[in-house]
Amino acid sequence: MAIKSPYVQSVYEIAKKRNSNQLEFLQAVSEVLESLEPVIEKNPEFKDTALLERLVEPERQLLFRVPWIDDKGKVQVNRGFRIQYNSALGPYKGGIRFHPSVNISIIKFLGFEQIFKNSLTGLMMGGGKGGSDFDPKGKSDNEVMRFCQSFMSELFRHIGADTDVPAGDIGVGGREVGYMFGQYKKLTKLWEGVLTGKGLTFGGSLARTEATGYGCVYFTDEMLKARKTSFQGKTVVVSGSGNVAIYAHEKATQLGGKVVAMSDSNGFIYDKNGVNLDTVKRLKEVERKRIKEYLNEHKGAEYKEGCAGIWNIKCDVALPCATQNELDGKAAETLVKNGCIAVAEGANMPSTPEAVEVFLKNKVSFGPGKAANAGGVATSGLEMQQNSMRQSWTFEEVDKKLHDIMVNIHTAASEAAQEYGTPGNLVNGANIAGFLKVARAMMAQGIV
Ligand code: NDP
Ligand code: 2IT
Repeated sequence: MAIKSPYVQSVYEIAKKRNSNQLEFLQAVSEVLESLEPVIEKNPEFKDTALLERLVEPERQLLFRVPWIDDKGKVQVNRGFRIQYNSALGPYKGGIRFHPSVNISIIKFLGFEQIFKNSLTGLMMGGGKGGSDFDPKGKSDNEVMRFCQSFMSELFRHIGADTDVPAGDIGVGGREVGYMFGQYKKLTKLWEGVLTGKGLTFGGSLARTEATGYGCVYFTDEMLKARKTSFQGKTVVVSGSGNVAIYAHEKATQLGGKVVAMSDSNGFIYDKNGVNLDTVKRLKEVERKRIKEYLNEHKGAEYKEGCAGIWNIKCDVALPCATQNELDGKAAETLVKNGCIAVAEGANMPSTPEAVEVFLKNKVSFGPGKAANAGGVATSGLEMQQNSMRQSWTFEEVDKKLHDIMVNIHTAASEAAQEYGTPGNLVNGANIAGFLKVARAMMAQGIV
Protein backbone atom coordinates (compact mmCIF):
# COMPACT_ATOMS: atom_id res chain seq x y z
CA MET A 1 0.00 0.00 0.00
CA ALA A 2 1.25 3.44 -0.92
CA ILE A 3 0.26 5.66 2.03
CA LYS A 4 2.68 8.59 2.39
CA SER A 5 1.27 10.61 5.29
CA PRO A 6 2.71 9.44 8.65
CA TYR A 7 -0.64 10.14 10.39
CA VAL A 8 -2.71 8.11 7.90
CA GLN A 9 -0.09 5.34 7.98
CA SER A 10 -0.25 5.25 11.79
CA VAL A 11 -4.05 4.81 11.66
CA TYR A 12 -3.61 1.89 9.28
CA GLU A 13 -0.95 0.36 11.55
CA ILE A 14 -3.34 0.51 14.52
CA ALA A 15 -6.09 -1.17 12.47
CA LYS A 16 -3.62 -3.84 11.32
CA LYS A 17 -2.38 -4.54 14.81
CA ARG A 18 -5.87 -4.84 16.25
CA ASN A 19 -7.30 -6.91 13.35
CA SER A 20 -4.26 -8.70 11.99
CA ASN A 21 -6.13 -11.70 10.57
CA GLN A 22 -9.04 -9.74 9.06
CA LEU A 23 -7.80 -9.51 5.49
CA GLU A 24 -10.97 -8.30 3.74
CA PHE A 25 -11.47 -5.65 6.42
CA LEU A 26 -7.89 -4.38 6.11
CA GLN A 27 -8.22 -4.35 2.32
CA ALA A 28 -11.27 -2.08 2.51
CA VAL A 29 -9.67 0.19 5.13
CA SER A 30 -6.39 0.60 3.25
CA GLU A 31 -8.16 1.60 0.04
CA VAL A 32 -10.21 4.28 1.79
CA LEU A 33 -7.28 5.64 3.84
CA GLU A 34 -5.11 5.93 0.75
CA SER A 35 -7.78 8.03 -0.98
CA LEU A 36 -8.19 10.30 2.05
CA GLU A 37 -4.59 11.52 2.26
CA PRO A 38 -5.15 14.80 0.38
CA VAL A 39 -8.28 15.49 2.48
CA ILE A 40 -6.40 15.00 5.75
CA GLU A 41 -3.66 17.31 4.52
CA LYS A 42 -6.23 20.09 3.88
CA ASN A 43 -8.11 19.55 7.17
CA PRO A 44 -5.70 19.23 10.13
CA GLU A 45 -8.65 19.28 12.56
CA PHE A 46 -9.42 15.68 11.56
CA LYS A 47 -6.05 14.59 12.90
CA ASP A 48 -6.40 16.71 16.05
CA THR A 49 -9.69 14.97 16.92
CA ALA A 50 -8.46 11.46 16.03
CA LEU A 51 -11.25 11.29 13.49
CA LEU A 52 -9.73 8.50 11.40
CA GLU A 53 -8.93 6.42 14.47
CA ARG A 54 -12.58 6.72 15.49
CA LEU A 55 -13.85 6.05 11.97
CA VAL A 56 -12.08 2.69 11.57
CA GLU A 57 -13.32 1.39 14.94
CA PRO A 58 -16.98 0.21 14.88
CA GLU A 59 -19.28 1.87 17.41
CA ARG A 60 -20.60 -1.53 18.47
CA GLN A 61 -20.04 -5.19 17.46
CA LEU A 62 -22.50 -7.95 18.24
CA LEU A 63 -21.68 -11.64 18.01
CA PHE A 64 -24.31 -14.18 19.07
CA ARG A 65 -25.31 -17.85 19.04
CA VAL A 66 -28.07 -18.92 16.66
CA PRO A 67 -29.37 -22.41 17.53
CA TRP A 68 -32.10 -23.98 15.37
CA ILE A 69 -33.55 -27.42 14.65
CA ASP A 70 -33.28 -28.92 11.15
CA ASP A 71 -35.93 -31.06 9.44
CA LYS A 72 -34.37 -34.25 10.83
CA GLY A 73 -34.76 -32.95 14.38
CA LYS A 74 -31.03 -32.30 14.80
CA VAL A 75 -29.89 -29.17 16.64
CA GLN A 76 -27.68 -26.89 14.53
CA VAL A 77 -25.67 -23.93 15.81
CA ASN A 78 -24.60 -20.96 13.71
CA ARG A 79 -23.02 -17.61 14.48
CA GLY A 80 -24.86 -14.31 14.13
CA PHE A 81 -23.15 -10.95 13.59
CA ARG A 82 -24.21 -7.32 13.53
CA ILE A 83 -21.68 -4.53 13.24
CA GLN A 84 -23.15 -1.12 14.09
CA TYR A 85 -20.35 0.82 12.49
CA ASN A 86 -21.16 4.51 12.34
CA SER A 87 -24.32 6.46 13.23
CA ALA A 88 -23.14 10.02 12.51
CA LEU A 89 -25.61 10.45 9.62
CA GLY A 90 -28.57 8.40 10.84
CA PRO A 91 -29.66 4.98 12.11
CA TYR A 92 -27.27 2.15 11.23
CA LYS A 93 -28.30 0.78 7.83
CA GLY A 94 -27.03 -2.17 5.84
CA GLY A 95 -27.79 -5.68 4.72
CA ILE A 96 -27.61 -9.12 6.26
CA ARG A 97 -25.62 -11.86 4.53
CA PHE A 98 -26.21 -15.59 4.99
CA HIS A 99 -23.29 -17.53 3.50
CA PRO A 100 -20.95 -20.18 4.94
CA SER A 101 -17.95 -17.88 4.35
CA VAL A 102 -19.32 -15.16 6.67
CA ASN A 103 -16.94 -14.15 9.47
CA ILE A 104 -16.08 -11.00 11.38
CA SER A 105 -13.65 -9.77 8.71
CA ILE A 106 -16.26 -9.96 5.97
CA ILE A 107 -19.00 -8.30 8.00
CA LYS A 108 -16.62 -5.53 9.09
CA PHE A 109 -15.40 -4.82 5.56
CA LEU A 110 -19.01 -4.64 4.39
CA GLY A 111 -20.02 -2.41 7.31
CA PHE A 112 -17.07 -0.08 6.74
CA GLU A 113 -17.89 0.29 3.02
CA GLN A 114 -21.52 0.88 3.90
CA ILE A 115 -20.69 4.07 5.86
CA PHE A 116 -19.42 5.87 2.75
CA LYS A 117 -21.94 4.30 0.38
CA ASN A 118 -24.87 5.43 2.50
CA SER A 119 -23.38 8.90 2.81
CA LEU A 120 -23.09 9.10 -1.00
CA THR A 121 -26.82 8.42 -1.44
CA GLY A 122 -27.58 11.82 0.11
CA LEU A 123 -30.11 10.20 2.47
CA MET A 124 -29.60 10.27 6.24
CA MET A 125 -28.36 6.77 7.04
CA GLY A 126 -25.47 5.50 9.15
CA GLY A 127 -23.51 2.35 8.25
CA GLY A 128 -23.87 -1.22 9.51
CA LYS A 129 -23.87 -4.82 8.33
CA GLY A 130 -24.81 -8.23 9.68
CA GLY A 131 -25.05 -11.86 8.81
CA SER A 132 -24.45 -15.45 9.65
CA ASP A 133 -22.40 -18.42 8.48
CA PHE A 134 -25.73 -20.21 7.89
CA ASP A 135 -25.92 -21.69 4.38
CA PRO A 136 -29.45 -21.40 2.93
CA LYS A 137 -28.54 -23.64 -0.04
CA GLY A 138 -30.42 -26.92 0.04
CA LYS A 139 -32.46 -25.95 3.14
CA SER A 140 -36.25 -26.31 3.16
CA ASP A 141 -38.48 -23.25 3.59
CA ASN A 142 -39.26 -24.40 7.13
CA GLU A 143 -35.58 -24.68 8.01
CA VAL A 144 -34.93 -21.20 6.64
CA MET A 145 -37.89 -19.88 8.65
CA ARG A 146 -36.73 -21.50 11.90
CA PHE A 147 -33.24 -20.16 11.35
CA CYS A 148 -34.49 -16.62 10.63
CA GLN A 149 -36.69 -16.71 13.73
CA SER A 150 -33.81 -17.80 15.93
CA PHE A 151 -31.52 -15.17 14.38
CA MET A 152 -34.11 -12.44 15.07
CA SER A 153 -34.76 -13.73 18.60
CA GLU A 154 -31.43 -12.15 19.55
CA LEU A 155 -31.11 -9.38 16.95
CA PHE A 156 -34.46 -7.74 17.83
CA ARG A 157 -32.96 -6.28 21.04
CA HIS A 158 -30.44 -4.27 19.08
CA ILE A 159 -32.40 -2.88 16.11
CA GLY A 160 -35.38 -0.60 15.42
CA ALA A 161 -36.73 1.80 12.80
CA ASP A 162 -34.70 4.67 14.31
CA THR A 163 -31.81 2.57 15.65
CA ASP A 164 -30.63 0.06 13.07
CA VAL A 165 -32.45 -1.08 9.92
CA PRO A 166 -31.15 -4.29 8.28
CA ALA A 167 -31.99 -5.51 4.75
CA GLY A 168 -30.93 -8.26 2.33
CA ASP A 169 -27.55 -9.21 0.88
CA ILE A 170 -26.11 -12.53 -0.36
CA GLY A 171 -28.46 -15.35 0.66
CA VAL A 172 -31.05 -12.96 2.12
CA GLY A 173 -33.95 -11.91 -0.12
CA GLY A 174 -37.68 -11.33 0.23
CA ARG A 175 -38.34 -14.71 1.85
CA GLU A 176 -35.79 -14.26 4.64
CA VAL A 177 -36.71 -10.60 5.24
CA GLY A 178 -40.36 -11.67 5.60
CA TYR A 179 -39.57 -14.32 8.23
CA MET A 180 -37.33 -11.93 10.16
CA PHE A 181 -39.95 -9.16 10.04
CA GLY A 182 -42.64 -11.51 11.35
CA GLN A 183 -40.48 -12.56 14.30
CA TYR A 184 -39.47 -8.96 15.10
CA LYS A 185 -43.14 -7.92 15.19
CA LYS A 186 -44.05 -10.86 17.39
CA LEU A 187 -41.30 -10.10 19.91
CA THR A 188 -41.75 -6.33 20.07
CA LYS A 189 -45.43 -5.75 19.21
CA LEU A 190 -44.17 -3.10 16.79
CA TRP A 191 -45.18 -2.82 13.16
CA GLU A 192 -42.44 -0.49 11.98
CA GLY A 193 -40.01 -0.12 9.11
CA VAL A 194 -37.30 -2.06 10.93
CA LEU A 195 -36.21 -3.98 7.84
CA THR A 196 -36.13 -2.98 4.18
CA GLY A 197 -36.52 -5.19 1.15
CA LYS A 198 -39.88 -6.22 2.60
CA GLY A 199 -42.54 -7.88 0.45
CA LEU A 200 -44.99 -5.57 -1.32
CA THR A 201 -47.85 -6.95 0.80
CA PHE A 202 -46.34 -5.61 4.05
CA GLY A 203 -44.63 -2.30 3.46
CA GLY A 204 -41.98 -3.06 0.86
CA SER A 205 -41.16 -0.51 -1.81
CA LEU A 206 -41.76 -1.01 -5.49
CA ALA A 207 -38.44 -1.14 -7.37
CA ARG A 208 -36.39 -2.21 -4.30
CA THR A 209 -35.88 -5.67 -5.83
CA GLU A 210 -34.59 -4.12 -9.03
CA ALA A 211 -32.75 -1.20 -7.41
CA THR A 212 -29.17 -2.41 -6.99
CA GLY A 213 -28.88 -3.85 -10.50
CA TYR A 214 -30.73 -0.97 -12.14
CA GLY A 215 -28.72 1.57 -10.14
CA CYS A 216 -25.45 -0.07 -11.17
CA VAL A 217 -26.43 0.24 -14.81
CA TYR A 218 -27.58 3.86 -14.38
CA PHE A 219 -24.16 4.60 -12.88
CA THR A 220 -22.40 2.79 -15.75
CA ASP A 221 -24.50 4.77 -18.22
CA GLU A 222 -23.15 7.98 -16.66
CA MET A 223 -19.59 6.67 -17.03
CA LEU A 224 -20.29 5.81 -20.66
CA LYS A 225 -21.83 9.25 -21.28
CA ALA A 226 -18.65 10.84 -19.90
CA ARG A 227 -16.83 8.89 -22.66
CA LYS A 228 -19.41 10.14 -25.19
CA THR A 229 -20.89 6.70 -25.72
CA SER A 230 -23.78 4.56 -24.39
CA PHE A 231 -24.95 0.97 -23.79
CA GLN A 232 -26.36 0.80 -27.32
CA GLY A 233 -24.77 -2.15 -29.14
CA LYS A 234 -22.33 -2.95 -26.30
CA THR A 235 -21.47 -6.51 -25.28
CA VAL A 236 -21.84 -6.93 -21.53
CA VAL A 237 -20.62 -9.60 -19.08
CA VAL A 238 -22.40 -9.83 -15.71
CA SER A 239 -21.01 -12.14 -13.04
CA GLY A 240 -23.35 -13.77 -10.54
CA SER A 241 -26.98 -14.66 -11.17
CA GLY A 242 -28.55 -13.42 -7.95
CA ASN A 243 -30.59 -10.33 -7.17
CA VAL A 244 -28.04 -7.76 -8.31
CA ALA A 245 -26.91 -9.62 -11.44
CA ILE A 246 -30.43 -10.33 -12.70
CA TYR A 247 -31.57 -6.71 -12.59
CA ALA A 248 -28.25 -5.41 -13.94
CA HIS A 249 -28.88 -7.69 -16.93
CA GLU A 250 -32.46 -6.43 -17.26
CA LYS A 251 -31.56 -2.72 -17.32
CA ALA A 252 -28.42 -3.12 -19.47
CA THR A 253 -30.57 -4.95 -22.02
CA GLN A 254 -33.29 -2.27 -21.89
CA LEU A 255 -30.62 0.34 -22.65
CA GLY A 256 -29.49 -1.55 -25.76
CA GLY A 257 -26.67 -3.74 -24.42
CA LYS A 258 -26.32 -7.49 -24.99
CA VAL A 259 -25.47 -9.60 -21.92
CA VAL A 260 -23.61 -12.68 -23.15
CA ALA A 261 -22.47 -14.31 -19.89
CA MET A 262 -23.59 -14.87 -16.27
CA SER A 263 -22.32 -17.14 -13.48
CA ASP A 264 -22.85 -18.70 -10.08
CA SER A 265 -20.32 -20.03 -7.59
CA ASN A 266 -19.91 -23.24 -9.65
CA GLY A 267 -19.35 -21.89 -13.13
CA PHE A 268 -20.50 -19.60 -15.94
CA ILE A 269 -22.68 -19.71 -19.04
CA TYR A 270 -21.86 -18.04 -22.34
CA ASP A 271 -24.68 -17.44 -24.82
CA LYS A 272 -23.54 -15.51 -27.87
CA ASN A 273 -27.18 -14.74 -28.73
CA GLY A 274 -27.62 -12.96 -25.39
CA VAL A 275 -28.45 -14.69 -22.10
CA ASN A 276 -32.22 -15.26 -21.87
CA LEU A 277 -33.21 -13.48 -18.67
CA ASP A 278 -36.60 -15.18 -18.26
CA THR A 279 -34.83 -18.53 -18.00
CA VAL A 280 -32.29 -17.21 -15.48
CA LYS A 281 -35.02 -15.58 -13.38
CA ARG A 282 -37.03 -18.80 -13.24
CA LEU A 283 -33.99 -20.98 -12.46
CA LYS A 284 -32.67 -18.67 -9.76
CA GLU A 285 -35.62 -16.78 -8.27
CA VAL A 286 -38.25 -19.52 -8.37
CA GLU A 287 -36.57 -22.94 -8.63
CA ARG A 288 -33.30 -22.06 -6.80
CA LYS A 289 -31.27 -24.17 -9.25
CA ARG A 290 -27.74 -23.97 -10.67
CA ILE A 291 -26.90 -21.76 -13.66
CA LYS A 292 -25.63 -24.88 -15.49
CA GLU A 293 -29.26 -25.93 -16.03
CA TYR A 294 -29.62 -23.03 -18.49
CA LEU A 295 -28.11 -25.34 -21.10
CA ASN A 296 -31.07 -27.73 -20.90
CA GLU A 297 -33.18 -25.03 -22.54
CA HIS A 298 -30.65 -23.15 -24.66
CA LYS A 299 -28.66 -25.68 -26.65
CA GLY A 300 -26.44 -23.10 -28.34
CA ALA A 301 -25.07 -21.85 -25.02
CA GLU A 302 -21.87 -23.08 -23.37
CA TYR A 303 -21.08 -23.84 -19.70
CA LYS A 304 -17.68 -23.88 -18.02
CA GLU A 305 -16.86 -24.92 -14.47
CA GLY A 306 -15.18 -22.25 -12.31
CA CYS A 307 -16.63 -18.77 -12.01
CA ALA A 308 -13.41 -16.77 -12.61
CA GLY A 309 -13.26 -17.86 -16.27
CA ILE A 310 -16.11 -15.48 -17.08
CA TRP A 311 -13.59 -12.60 -17.34
CA ASN A 312 -11.98 -14.26 -20.37
CA ILE A 313 -15.06 -13.49 -22.43
CA LYS A 314 -14.63 -10.50 -24.70
CA CYS A 315 -16.86 -7.60 -23.70
CA ASP A 316 -17.15 -3.81 -23.78
CA VAL A 317 -18.66 -3.52 -20.31
CA ALA A 318 -18.06 -5.79 -17.29
CA LEU A 319 -20.36 -5.77 -14.27
CA PRO A 320 -19.04 -7.95 -11.41
CA CYS A 321 -22.19 -8.66 -9.36
CA ALA A 322 -21.31 -11.80 -7.33
CA THR A 323 -18.92 -11.39 -4.40
CA GLN A 324 -15.70 -9.89 -3.00
CA ASN A 325 -12.36 -10.46 -4.75
CA GLU A 326 -13.90 -12.34 -7.68
CA LEU A 327 -11.91 -10.34 -10.26
CA ASP A 328 -8.11 -10.30 -9.85
CA GLY A 329 -5.26 -8.45 -11.57
CA LYS A 330 -4.85 -11.10 -14.26
CA ALA A 331 -8.56 -11.06 -15.08
CA ALA A 332 -8.41 -7.26 -15.27
CA GLU A 333 -5.53 -7.44 -17.73
CA THR A 334 -7.49 -9.88 -19.87
CA LEU A 335 -10.52 -7.57 -19.87
CA VAL A 336 -8.33 -4.62 -20.92
CA LYS A 337 -6.66 -6.69 -23.65
CA ASN A 338 -10.10 -7.65 -24.97
CA GLY A 339 -11.15 -4.01 -25.29
CA CYS A 340 -13.31 -3.55 -22.18
CA ILE A 341 -13.93 0.19 -21.60
CA ALA A 342 -16.08 0.24 -18.45
CA VAL A 343 -16.32 -1.80 -15.24
CA ALA A 344 -18.89 -1.08 -12.52
CA GLU A 345 -19.05 -3.05 -9.30
CA GLY A 346 -22.56 -4.32 -8.57
CA ALA A 347 -21.03 -6.45 -5.81
CA ASN A 348 -19.10 -5.13 -2.80
CA MET A 349 -15.33 -5.05 -3.44
CA PRO A 350 -15.39 -7.66 -6.27
CA SER A 351 -12.14 -6.30 -7.76
CA THR A 352 -8.88 -6.95 -5.96
CA PRO A 353 -6.57 -3.93 -5.40
CA GLU A 354 -4.38 -5.21 -8.25
CA ALA A 355 -7.39 -5.31 -10.59
CA VAL A 356 -8.39 -1.75 -9.66
CA GLU A 357 -4.86 -0.59 -10.41
CA VAL A 358 -4.95 -2.22 -13.85
CA PHE A 359 -8.27 -0.53 -14.68
CA LEU A 360 -7.15 2.91 -13.54
CA LYS A 361 -3.78 2.64 -15.31
CA ASN A 362 -5.45 1.68 -18.58
CA LYS A 363 -8.11 4.42 -18.42
CA VAL A 364 -10.98 1.94 -18.13
CA SER A 365 -13.96 3.82 -16.59
CA PHE A 366 -14.18 2.19 -13.17
CA GLY A 367 -17.15 2.54 -10.82
CA PRO A 368 -16.27 1.29 -7.31
CA GLY A 369 -18.96 -0.64 -5.42
CA LYS A 370 -19.68 2.00 -2.81
CA ALA A 371 -20.80 4.30 -5.63
CA ALA A 372 -22.01 1.91 -8.34
CA ASN A 373 -24.10 -0.39 -6.11
CA ALA A 374 -25.48 2.33 -3.81
CA GLY A 375 -28.86 2.15 -5.58
CA GLY A 376 -29.95 -0.76 -3.39
CA VAL A 377 -29.48 0.98 -0.08
CA ALA A 378 -30.70 4.28 -1.56
CA THR A 379 -33.99 2.60 -2.41
CA SER A 380 -34.02 1.08 1.07
CA GLY A 381 -33.86 4.69 2.27
CA LEU A 382 -36.85 5.46 0.04
CA GLU A 383 -38.66 2.46 1.55
CA MET A 384 -38.01 3.91 5.03
CA GLN A 385 -39.43 7.26 3.88
CA GLN A 386 -42.59 5.59 2.55
CA ASN A 387 -43.01 3.56 5.77
CA SER A 388 -42.70 6.70 7.91
CA MET A 389 -45.26 8.51 5.78
CA ARG A 390 -47.57 5.45 5.68
CA GLN A 391 -47.54 5.76 1.89
CA SER A 392 -46.49 3.79 -1.19
CA TRP A 393 -45.09 5.44 -4.27
CA THR A 394 -45.46 4.07 -7.80
CA PHE A 395 -42.70 2.09 -9.49
CA GLU A 396 -42.03 5.05 -11.80
CA GLU A 397 -41.68 7.49 -8.88
CA VAL A 398 -39.20 5.28 -7.03
CA ASP A 399 -37.26 4.43 -10.19
CA LYS A 400 -36.95 8.13 -11.08
CA LYS A 401 -35.64 8.99 -7.59
CA LEU A 402 -33.19 6.07 -7.86
CA HIS A 403 -31.99 7.30 -11.25
CA ASP A 404 -31.49 10.84 -9.95
CA ILE A 405 -29.54 9.54 -6.94
CA MET A 406 -27.20 7.49 -9.15
CA VAL A 407 -26.57 10.50 -11.42
CA ASN A 408 -25.85 12.64 -8.34
CA ILE A 409 -23.42 10.06 -6.96
CA HIS A 410 -21.55 9.98 -10.26
CA THR A 411 -21.36 13.78 -10.29
CA ALA A 412 -20.24 13.99 -6.64
CA ALA A 413 -17.52 11.34 -7.14
CA SER A 414 -16.30 12.94 -10.39
CA GLU A 415 -16.14 16.40 -8.82
CA ALA A 416 -14.32 15.22 -5.70
CA ALA A 417 -11.81 13.30 -7.85
CA GLN A 418 -11.16 16.49 -9.83
CA GLU A 419 -10.96 18.76 -6.78
CA TYR A 420 -8.48 16.53 -4.97
CA GLY A 421 -6.12 16.11 -7.90
CA THR A 422 -7.01 12.78 -9.53
CA PRO A 423 -9.54 13.60 -12.27
CA GLY A 424 -11.46 10.55 -13.50
CA ASN A 425 -10.46 8.40 -10.51
CA LEU A 426 -13.88 7.52 -9.08
CA VAL A 427 -12.31 5.34 -6.38
CA ASN A 428 -10.74 8.41 -4.81
CA GLY A 429 -13.76 10.55 -5.68
CA ALA A 430 -16.32 8.23 -4.05
CA ASN A 431 -14.18 7.71 -0.95
CA ILE A 432 -13.61 11.44 -0.49
CA ALA A 433 -17.19 12.59 -1.22
CA GLY A 434 -18.62 9.86 1.04
CA PHE A 435 -16.11 10.58 3.81
CA LEU A 436 -16.52 14.36 3.95
CA LYS A 437 -20.21 14.28 4.90
CA VAL A 438 -19.60 11.72 7.63
CA ALA A 439 -16.52 13.57 8.90
CA ARG A 440 -18.34 16.91 9.16
CA ALA A 441 -21.20 15.27 11.07
CA MET A 442 -18.73 13.53 13.41
CA MET A 443 -16.89 16.81 14.04
CA ALA A 444 -20.15 18.56 14.94
CA GLN A 445 -21.19 15.80 17.37
CA GLY A 446 -18.07 15.95 19.57
CA ILE A 447 -15.85 13.10 20.70
CA VAL A 448 -18.30 10.20 20.85
P1 NDP B 1 -27.62 -13.22 -4.10
O1 NDP B 1 -27.52 -14.16 -2.98
O2 NDP B 1 -28.95 -12.90 -4.69
O3 NDP B 1 -26.69 -13.69 -5.30
C1 NDP B 1 -25.32 -13.89 -5.13
C2 NDP B 1 -24.74 -14.38 -6.43
O4 NDP B 1 -23.32 -14.39 -6.33
C3 NDP B 1 -25.14 -15.81 -6.74
O5 NDP B 1 -25.16 -15.99 -8.13
C4 NDP B 1 -24.02 -16.60 -6.08
O6 NDP B 1 -23.85 -17.90 -6.61
C5 NDP B 1 -22.83 -15.73 -6.39
N1 NDP B 1 -21.80 -15.95 -5.38
C6 NDP B 1 -21.95 -15.83 -4.02
N2 NDP B 1 -20.81 -16.14 -3.40
C7 NDP B 1 -19.95 -16.47 -4.34
C8 NDP B 1 -18.61 -16.90 -4.32
N3 NDP B 1 -17.94 -17.05 -3.16
N4 NDP B 1 -18.02 -17.13 -5.52
C9 NDP B 1 -18.71 -16.96 -6.68
N5 NDP B 1 -19.97 -16.58 -6.76
C10 NDP B 1 -20.58 -16.34 -5.61
O7 NDP B 1 -26.90 -11.88 -3.60
P2 NDP B 1 -26.98 -10.42 -4.20
O8 NDP B 1 -27.19 -10.45 -5.66
O9 NDP B 1 -27.91 -9.64 -3.35
O10 NDP B 1 -25.51 -9.88 -3.86
C11 NDP B 1 -24.44 -9.93 -4.80
C12 NDP B 1 -23.38 -8.90 -4.43
O11 NDP B 1 -23.97 -7.59 -4.46
C13 NDP B 1 -22.80 -9.03 -3.03
O12 NDP B 1 -21.45 -8.60 -3.06
C14 NDP B 1 -23.61 -8.05 -2.21
O13 NDP B 1 -22.91 -7.61 -1.07
C15 NDP B 1 -23.76 -6.92 -3.22
N6 NDP B 1 -24.85 -5.98 -3.00
C16 NDP B 1 -26.14 -6.39 -2.85
C17 NDP B 1 -27.15 -5.47 -2.68
C18 NDP B 1 -28.57 -5.87 -2.59
O14 NDP B 1 -29.43 -4.98 -2.52
N7 NDP B 1 -28.92 -7.15 -2.63
C19 NDP B 1 -26.85 -4.03 -2.59
C20 NDP B 1 -25.48 -3.70 -2.85
C21 NDP B 1 -24.53 -4.65 -3.01
P3 NDP B 1 -24.40 -19.18 -5.79
O15 NDP B 1 -25.88 -19.15 -5.99
O16 NDP B 1 -23.73 -20.32 -6.42
O17 NDP B 1 -24.00 -18.97 -4.37
O1 2IT C 1 -24.49 -3.82 0.33
C1 2IT C 1 -25.59 -3.20 0.35
O2 2IT C 1 -25.64 -1.99 0.15
C2 2IT C 1 -26.80 -3.97 0.62
N1 2IT C 1 -26.73 -5.19 0.77
C3 2IT C 1 -28.12 -3.27 0.75
C4 2IT C 1 -28.26 -2.66 2.11
C5 2IT C 1 -29.61 -2.07 2.41
O3 2IT C 1 -29.78 -1.68 3.57
O4 2IT C 1 -30.49 -1.99 1.55
